Amino acid sequence: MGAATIGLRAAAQPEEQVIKILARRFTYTPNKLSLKKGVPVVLELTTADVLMGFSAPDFDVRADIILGQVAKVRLVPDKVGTFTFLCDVFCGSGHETMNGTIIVVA
Ligand SMILES: [Cu+2]
Repeated sequence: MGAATIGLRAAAQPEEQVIKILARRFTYTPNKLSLKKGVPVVLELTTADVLMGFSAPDFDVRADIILGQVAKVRLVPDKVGTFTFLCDVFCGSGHETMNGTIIVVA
């Protein structure tokens, strides 16, 4: 691979959008993500209290959100629609309802 090829590829990449999400018992802020199909996003996840999870099964991504660290999840929405993300690490009495929505538009 020559440098010219890499340069062309880099120029063709859509810019990555960074979305910061704060998790705390038992919510995510924001809890609604609006994404565009084919545009990569990096989610930067932190927790305000305990160990949390972030899982978006429709896009095959998940992460542990560890107190004091930033968990990064890269995601390229490959389909249009409304999807759910959720906490998949038991974090207390409200765990089962800890979730949010990913809306992907064309
Ligand atoms: Cu949980």
